[in-house]
Amino acid sequence: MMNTCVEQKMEAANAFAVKGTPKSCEPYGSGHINNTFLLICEEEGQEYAYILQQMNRDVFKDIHGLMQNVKGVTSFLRRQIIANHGDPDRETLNLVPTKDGQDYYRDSLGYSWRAYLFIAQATCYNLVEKPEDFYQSGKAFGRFQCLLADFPAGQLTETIPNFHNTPVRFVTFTEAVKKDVAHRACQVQKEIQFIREREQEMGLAYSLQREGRLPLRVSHNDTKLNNIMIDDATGQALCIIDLDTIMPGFSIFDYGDSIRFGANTAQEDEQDLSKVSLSLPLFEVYTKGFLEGSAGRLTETEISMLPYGAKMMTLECGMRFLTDYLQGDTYFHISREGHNLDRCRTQLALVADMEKKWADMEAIVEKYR
Ligand code: ADP
Ligand code: GN1
Ligand code: MG
Repeated sequence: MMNTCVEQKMEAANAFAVKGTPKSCEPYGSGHINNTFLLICEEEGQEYAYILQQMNRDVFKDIHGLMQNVKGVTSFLRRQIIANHGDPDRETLNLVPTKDGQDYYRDSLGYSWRAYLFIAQATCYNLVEKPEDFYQSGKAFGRFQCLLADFPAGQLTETIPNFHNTPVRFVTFTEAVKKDVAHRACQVQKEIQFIREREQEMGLAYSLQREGRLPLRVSHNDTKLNNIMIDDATGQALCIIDLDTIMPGFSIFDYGDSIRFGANTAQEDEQDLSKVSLSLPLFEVYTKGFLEGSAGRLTETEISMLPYGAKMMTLECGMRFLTDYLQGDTYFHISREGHNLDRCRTQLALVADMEKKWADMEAIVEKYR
C-alpha cells in the first residue's frame, strides 16, 4: 500500500467524532496489512487516545461489506459483554463514528479509514513472554468461537474469498513460481520443493467438509498472538482485535493460526532458523485453553484435526509469504529486503519441526479432549 502523507492522515483524523483536537498521529503496532496510527487528541489539558486505521484496499475489495461485518460483530459482542457485567469499552473494539455519523471515512484520494477507541494498559505480544498469557489467549479464542456461534452467519460478507483455502493458495503459488515476475524463483528452489512435496495434504479439511464431517463456523481467521490484547494489570486476555477476516471458516484453522505464531520459539521473521521450533509446552497450554474456552462445542473430528490445523496454517502462511516474495512484495508490509523470504523460511522450518513432533502433538490433544 502507498505511504500515507501527513495531510492525508490529518484529513482522516479530523473526520471522526473524537473528543478534543487531534494533536499527534504516529504509526503504531506491527500489523502486516493496514496502516495503523495512534491518534492523540487534547481537550482542556486532557488527552484522549484512538486507533486510526487506513484500510488496505488492495487486500480488501469490499470495504463497505467489511465494515458492516466489524460493526455487526462488535455491536453483538458489546451486548453480550454488558449482559455479563464486563467492560464494553475494553473487552471489544469500539468504532468511533465520523462527524456525520458513518462507520468509516473515505478520504479525498479514495482511501477508507476507521477509528477505534484505544485500549490502554493492555499489550499485543509478538512472542509469548509468559505461558500463562498464551493459555489465556487460547481460552479467549476458544470462547470467541462460542460467542460467534450465535451470530447470524448469513449477515457476514466474505471479505477475502478463499482466505484459508489452501489448495486455492497452492494454485496461486504455482502461478507465481511460473510467472516469476521478480526473477527470484531460482534462489528459492528448496522452499518451492518443500511446499510442492506437501500438496497432497492441503485439501483434507475441504474434503471432510464436503463429506459433512467438518462444520463451517463463524471464525476469526487471523488468530495470531498480536491480534489479542492482554490486560497489563490482570494478565487476562482482554480483547480480540483485527476483525477484518471474520467470516465462515474452520475452527481448526483458528486454533492452528494461533499455534503457528505463538508456539513458535522464534519470531515470525527470525533470520536465525536454529531458533525456530515448536514449543510443546506452549502447544499444550494453548490446546488446554482453547478446548476449555470452546466449552464442548467442537465435534470429535474437529478435535482430532487440531494438529492438522496447526500444520496447515503454518504451511499455508509460509506459502503465502513465498508467493508474495515471488510477486515482488505487494501484499504483506515489509521493512527490509528479503523480509517475506525470512518469514517463509521460519514457517517451513516450523512445519518440519511439527512433523518430527507429530505424535507428541496428537498425544497432547488427546490428553485434553
Ligand atoms: P493489521 O490488520 O494491519 O494487523 P490490526 O487491526 O491488527 O492491523 O492493528 C495493528 C496493531 O494496532 C495491533 O497489533 C495492535 O497493536 C494495535 N491496535 C489495534 N487496535 C487497537 C486498539 N483498539 N487499541 C489499542 N491497540 C490497538
Ligand atoms: C496478516 O493483518 P495481520 O498482520 O494481523 C494476514 C494473516 C497472516 C499474517 C501473518 C488479512 O495478519 O492472514 O497470517 O499477516 N492478514 C491478512 O503474520 O492477510
Ligand atoms: Mg493484526
